[in-house]
Amino acid sequence: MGKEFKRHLITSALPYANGPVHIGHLAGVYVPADIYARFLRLKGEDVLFIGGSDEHGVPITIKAKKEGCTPQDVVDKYHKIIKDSFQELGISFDVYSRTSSATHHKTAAAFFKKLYDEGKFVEKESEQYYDTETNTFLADRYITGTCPKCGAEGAYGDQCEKCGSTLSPDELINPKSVISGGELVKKPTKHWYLPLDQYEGWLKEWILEGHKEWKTNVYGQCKSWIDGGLQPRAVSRDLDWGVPVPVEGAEGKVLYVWFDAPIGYISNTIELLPDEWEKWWKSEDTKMVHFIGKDNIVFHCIVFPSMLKAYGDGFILPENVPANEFLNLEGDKISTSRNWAVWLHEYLVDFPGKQDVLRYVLCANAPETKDNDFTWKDFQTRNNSELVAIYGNFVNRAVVLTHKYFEGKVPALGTLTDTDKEVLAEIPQIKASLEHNLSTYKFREALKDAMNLARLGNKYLTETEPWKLAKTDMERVATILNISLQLCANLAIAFEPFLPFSSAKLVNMLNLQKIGWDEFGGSEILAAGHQLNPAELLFAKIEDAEIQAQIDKLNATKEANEAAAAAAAGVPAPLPQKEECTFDDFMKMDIRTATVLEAVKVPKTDKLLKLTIDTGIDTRTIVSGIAEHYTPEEMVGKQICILANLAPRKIKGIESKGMILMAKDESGRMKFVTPAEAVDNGACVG
Ligand code: B3M
Ligand code: ZN
Repeated sequence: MGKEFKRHLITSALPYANGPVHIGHLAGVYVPADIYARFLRLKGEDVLFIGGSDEHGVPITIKAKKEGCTPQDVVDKYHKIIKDSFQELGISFDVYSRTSSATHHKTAAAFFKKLYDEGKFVEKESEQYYDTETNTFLADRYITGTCPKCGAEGAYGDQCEKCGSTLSPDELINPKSVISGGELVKKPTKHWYLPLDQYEGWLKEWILEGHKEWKTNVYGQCKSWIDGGLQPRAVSRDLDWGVPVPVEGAEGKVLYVWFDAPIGYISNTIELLPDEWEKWWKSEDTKMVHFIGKDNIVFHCIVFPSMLKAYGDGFILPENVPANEFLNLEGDKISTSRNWAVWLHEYLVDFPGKQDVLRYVLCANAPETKDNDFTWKDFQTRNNSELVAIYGNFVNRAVVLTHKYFEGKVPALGTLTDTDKEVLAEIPQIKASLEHNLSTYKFREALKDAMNLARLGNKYLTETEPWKLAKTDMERVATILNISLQLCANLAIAFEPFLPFSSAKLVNMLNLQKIGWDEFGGSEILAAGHQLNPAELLFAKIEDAEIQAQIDKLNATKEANEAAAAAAAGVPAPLPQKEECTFDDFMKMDIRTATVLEAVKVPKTDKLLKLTIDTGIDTRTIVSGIAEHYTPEEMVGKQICILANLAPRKIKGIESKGMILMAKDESGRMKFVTPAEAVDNGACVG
């Protein structure tokens, strides 16, 4: 039997407030965390679910520079967007604060100062790149140069985005400042380091021995970090945005964002419970679980626990860190910079009232053990074939039939058949599986359990067909609907952690005052004679057009990215497609193969050649503006395609009958459109 805990402290990664949240964040972190928090609350547990915005770090200062505003402006904008969209999605934080708050600055500075005063840091002076124009030391991201690995320009001091290599500023060739573009000099600067190497033995014991039950992707990453040998990690930076280092002579230095951010979990708790936060953070009977994405594992399993260990004072450590892998979108990595994402705040506008559909699909496809993919077709299919056709359809039939035959009152149970008994016996079994899966962070499996309960009900109604018995055996109809309504009440509880909005709707339809985990599994939640409220649909079909609009939106993004990449590479973007033409329009054009017999330059022009063409129909003259691309000699004997029935035109006094088909390549050079193999002149092209 596991350790008994009196309360549950649930944290979820603090999203950077330099942009909105997207479905990758939700599937990776916030939907699983919310399912877990709601489940524990349903069970009557004492739960604190902590969220907040992570408002420091270089990406925010870069965004501010790009937008010509201050970092505070950036975080004020996105903190609100993120907080509001989480709320609308039903992510039930008990507190959602932010690391630019005064409470956080005070808490993080005090945390640092205690470790500093107790000599837990290693102080080191090192040579760092300094921008003499802005008089600032530069964080890695602010240094750019030629990648030593692939030679690409515009590599950053921490990474080359072209070849993906992790770099250090010293490796860059010809490093320059991203901010001023100016040359850089090296200057000495002092920073403080958390000596993680000193915690290696303890981490081996605490994680590798003590938490073998952690998810393999998490345990495995911790093991490779520890086995690889831990190095001291800088906990301060030369930046003007962040929590100032509270030490004499540290002007211009702030806490490294990954040092202060996890302390944000503590400061957010202090904001909510100024008088009793320590009960949550310093009692052994608090169970703490961190919900994060895989890129945050080292910070939540190695760095933050070492900080808490160094601080001492009874701080507890996480019991589990069930990190998820990454969610991709339509087969491609989600990317903020390429706008390749489904943004939560945009989804909420495009699909009003469909929060549960997104929660359902993101849980069903959650990247719990490996990266997974979100597609709009799958989103539509799961809504229409699972939520509407099974869960919604079952509930609707049970409630509508009860109104139809029993004036909306729960009918009395009659004699039970074997089928009835089997169905009723199945409910507690499903509950047991659901509870085990939720308790062990297997939310995809847990959602399947809840869906199995809906399938059980749907199958029961479909097989017993009470609507056919209404004329002959109302007692049987009563029993079937009573059992179906008990299933509905169980479904309202089972789905509450996953689909809170439709559960609330169902609870209202069933006219239930409240629901709790203890009632779940029972077959007498609704007493005979209990009055139901009117039926309402839990889910609505999603039409192809709605999905196509989302796919079009992504395709437009893809085209914009390709055009931007082409422009960046100096390649002109392809001309946009012309106005649509009909098949009949196309059939008017008579495109033929032809061969050039003679070619001469048109006098007093640079671009024109006068060509004598054998069209297979006749021999004619076509004047073409290709003299800058081809010499007359190159033209003779060439098989080409022409638009034969173009109305004749006089060009420089020469009658030209037809048009040569050419393609302009990325460098602007004109290329002939010719059949892959020689064909007779006059062959029709269509
Ligand atoms: N701000 C989010 C991320 O890495 C980071 C999490 C902090 S949790 C303390 O995407
Ligand atoms: Zn590179």
